[in-house]
Amino acid sequence: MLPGTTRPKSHDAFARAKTFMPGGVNSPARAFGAVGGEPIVIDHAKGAHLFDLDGHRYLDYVGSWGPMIFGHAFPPVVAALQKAIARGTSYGAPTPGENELAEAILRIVPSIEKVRLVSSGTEATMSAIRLARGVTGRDLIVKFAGNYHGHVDSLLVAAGSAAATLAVPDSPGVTAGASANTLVLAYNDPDGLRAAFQEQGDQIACVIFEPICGNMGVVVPTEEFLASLRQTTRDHDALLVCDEVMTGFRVALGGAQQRLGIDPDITTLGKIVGGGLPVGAYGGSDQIMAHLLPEGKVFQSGTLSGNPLATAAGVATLRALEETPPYGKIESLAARLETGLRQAAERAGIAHQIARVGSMMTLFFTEQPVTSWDDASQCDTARFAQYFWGMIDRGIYLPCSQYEALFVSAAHTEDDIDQTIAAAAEVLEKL
Ligand code: HOZ
Repeated sequence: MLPGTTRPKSHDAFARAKTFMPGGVNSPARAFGAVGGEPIVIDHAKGAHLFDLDGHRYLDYVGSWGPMIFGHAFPPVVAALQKAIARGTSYGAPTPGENELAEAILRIVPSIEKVRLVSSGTEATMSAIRLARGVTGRDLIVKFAGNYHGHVDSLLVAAGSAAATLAVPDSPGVTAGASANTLVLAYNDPDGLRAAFQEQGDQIACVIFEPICGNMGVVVPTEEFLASLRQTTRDHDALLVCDEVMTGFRVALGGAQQRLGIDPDITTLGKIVGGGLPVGAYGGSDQIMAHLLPEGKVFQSGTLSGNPLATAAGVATLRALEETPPYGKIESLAARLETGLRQAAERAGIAHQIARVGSMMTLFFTEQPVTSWDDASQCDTARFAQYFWGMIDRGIYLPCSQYEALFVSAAHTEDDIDQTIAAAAEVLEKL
């Protein structure tokens, strides 16, 4: 049976969607392009579960691609939104909610002394790059192959996530001019980084990187690589931009920079910082951030930036993270899942690697350790697709690409994890 044929309402809704929207989706990452078949159309979600239009229930390990660290419809977020919505949804003017969210970010992320709120991770990285160029007066930027920083023109080069999944790591429409100032280097290659700086260091404004990759699957940085990032940028007066859109508030309260001891100049945030609403943020030292208008001259603005609904959801989420930190729980659930998946794959004789940091994890279908995009791109993506649909058939909703991370939330239970391991054991046995 073709995937999707057991979901007639999803099928109909998606067929209609294709007549209204390109490919029937508003973001290609959710189009199931790499696994074949049709996306499942969601009716609602609660806790660790998604419910589709046909009434099927799925244990969700996507969590809206990261934000739902407490699970769906988290009561404190729902209550904060209910309270905020009756007061008007956007004023385009300052509000105390912005202060509360900014203050929480500064409290939790010590490298941020001042922050600017925007409406998405893409806006955050785009603006951070502009700021870095404005501060240094230089044009070149460095990014790493397989890292994904949203759909910013200058960063959509050798990009991970849906760009890699759908084989357009360099998108049509990105002009040669827009990408000419982007140097793409290999992740986890300190020598390559130093060589690039030796050649053109005086023209490089910044290095932007995922401190723990999630967008080519989970790839862990070596200590040597992280040290080289900080030292090399410092030696050449370039800025280090740590893209914590995915890892911020996820791998530790203070993000990857707290967990791995990174000291960036600019940090970009998204996903969890908005508690499931569209929020991004970027911040750094007072001195760097003072270059932004209206204090400085670097332009960046937004009608809905810091709007009261988004800040209410963000504040409720960060407050809950501080008051009842879920990190011990989600880390131990994820470790349990990792162990179970490893044993199941070994028993089934499936070539695999599992990479996990905290509650982010990827099961790679490859024999080789995955340390860079060159390694990740060797994975057996056809086998991943079979695995994905096998899991869907058993009520487990995973990211629909080998090149994404799964997320465990505080709404998951040990029973959920054991159910997931049992499903994976059955599926892997049949591959
Ligand atoms: N940043 C998300 C995870 N890689 C992708 C979500 C999307 O593009 O829709």
